Amino acid sequence: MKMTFRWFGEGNDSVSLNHIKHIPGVEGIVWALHDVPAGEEWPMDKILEIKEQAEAHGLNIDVVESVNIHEDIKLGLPTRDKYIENYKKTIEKLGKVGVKVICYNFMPVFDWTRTNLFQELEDGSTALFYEKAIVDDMDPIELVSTISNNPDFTMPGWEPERLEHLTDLFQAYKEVSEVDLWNNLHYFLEAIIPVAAENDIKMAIHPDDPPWPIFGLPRIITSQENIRRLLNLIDSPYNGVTLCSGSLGANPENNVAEMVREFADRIPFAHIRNVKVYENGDFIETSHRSEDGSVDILEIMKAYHDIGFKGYARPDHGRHIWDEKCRPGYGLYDRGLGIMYLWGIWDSLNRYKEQGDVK
Ligand code: DNO
Ligand code: MN
Repeated sequence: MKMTFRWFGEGNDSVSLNHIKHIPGVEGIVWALHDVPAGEEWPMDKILEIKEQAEAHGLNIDVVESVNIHEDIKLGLPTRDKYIENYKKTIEKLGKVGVKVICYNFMPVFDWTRTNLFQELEDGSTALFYEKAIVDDMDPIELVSTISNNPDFTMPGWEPERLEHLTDLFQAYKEVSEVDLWNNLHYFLEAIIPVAAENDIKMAIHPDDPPWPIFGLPRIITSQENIRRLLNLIDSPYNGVTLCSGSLGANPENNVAEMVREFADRIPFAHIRNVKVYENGDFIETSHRSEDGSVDILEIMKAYHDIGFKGYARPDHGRHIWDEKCRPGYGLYDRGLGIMYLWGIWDSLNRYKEQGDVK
């Protein structure tokens, strides 16, 4: 397991590369050019800038999260081909600088969605919270007016240019069924997987977060069955999955440890975090400890160890603790604590399996 830590760039992240370097066992950053709009080709000078900054701190840039997908590709519009060509050029450039994994997602319009970014937990820390009724009851057009009336209403991962065209996008998606979305994903993968293979880059789709349709928009990377279907669309080691235990874990029917074992050699990248799921479908992010949430992190780490996982991992999100001011879900302290919990399990399994004390 190669441990990594997401970093949003100089001036864009309360966490410094020095801080990241202090966390035991972290070998690389998970990065992206967040100011390049989806669909545009990434400029090489900006890619090299990140490479230089990371390597000056002894950190690798092997994992990019994410090269986002232009909406026209998800919608299957004729204009998708030019954005796919740009995507291919970005893959080639990232291959040149030694990138090994590209994370992306195929969620229509929105990225991960929550209703409260600073919900208090019993221990007084705060975390990302999803109240199902709010989202289920929210009419998309109402959402548009909420957003247009409160310009600072946004959510992490929602690129500004996507929000600008919200009404048209909702309209356009009325014509796009789940079947269409699958076909559009297939079209995209058929075009880019050969380029990823030529550049020895594993594509790793991130599951939908939460793993069910929201605002009437289809979502398809939501379950073990659908991930199996995704991997079979193009049966290549370069068509992989970012197995995110927190995103998938929001649906208690998802058994992430089972997915680790089934998809073993198609998981270039693991997001390992915990969520507590309530009876009514709400969920809140918690510490990484199994007993603090609904996701059995111990079982998941045992599964990764049993398959001899050699891919990249990151602690994904953390709570906001010790009065840290940070990007929602992306504080230093709780992600650092999370990493040490994951290393504790991993190192114990290494030691005690060898001694035959653990099977
Ligand atoms: C949340 C992340 C997601 C993820 C994208 C992948 O912090 O796990 O935003 O980066 O969905 O493309
Ligand atoms: Mn994730």
